[in-house]
Amino acid sequence: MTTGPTAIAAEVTLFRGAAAPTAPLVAAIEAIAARAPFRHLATPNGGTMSVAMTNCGPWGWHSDARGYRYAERDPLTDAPWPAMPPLFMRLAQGLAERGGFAGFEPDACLVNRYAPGARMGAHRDWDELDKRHPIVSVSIGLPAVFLWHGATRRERPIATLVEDGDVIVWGGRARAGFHGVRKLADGLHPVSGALRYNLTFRRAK
Ligand SMILES: O=C(O)CCC(=O)C(=O)O
Ligand SMILES: [Mn+2]
Repeated sequence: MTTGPTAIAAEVTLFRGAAAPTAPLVAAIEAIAARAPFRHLATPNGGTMSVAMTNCGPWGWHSDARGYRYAERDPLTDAPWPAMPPLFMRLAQGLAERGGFAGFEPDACLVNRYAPGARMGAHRDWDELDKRHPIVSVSIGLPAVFLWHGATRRERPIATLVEDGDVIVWGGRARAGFHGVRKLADGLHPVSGALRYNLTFRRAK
């Protein structure tokens, strides 16, 4: 379903179906994962993330016992991250502009893979140098519930069902917003099988 933009909160905009069709995005993700495999990262407090991750673009987000950071090389293979596909770049730039953030030049794309049961706790994207750049977040495959908490992680979240091709853009006053994803339910989707993917575009440096 494609409709006009919807405001989830001030400067948090949902674009339903804006990334459709998503089959080419899944093909690109599979090519990225062939070189930089999905992995379950360690958290600084000794846990392991339920969401599997990889990256493309000049910088990749990484987490381990030392903390969160961006790395220019994949710590798993010591190779540079796969290049950001032009399709990804066009999508991120176009949606950022529609969300009110013209001139977005992402240099990092975190690729998240959710299997049923995977979730992402309330957090904010805060490892980027210049917080004037927005975040562009693309949902692919199985539906999920995206939670927008806002200024603190204790706030009662606004829950939004995000489906294949939906895009959320946030920035400006909302850039520091806490958000998360509820535990993924079982399902089967024509483009992704029993999985949900998410692309999170950022300007890291
Ligand atoms: O999977 C999502 O929709 C959100 C992912 C996210 O917030 C992140 O990777 O920082
Ligand atoms: Mn996030």
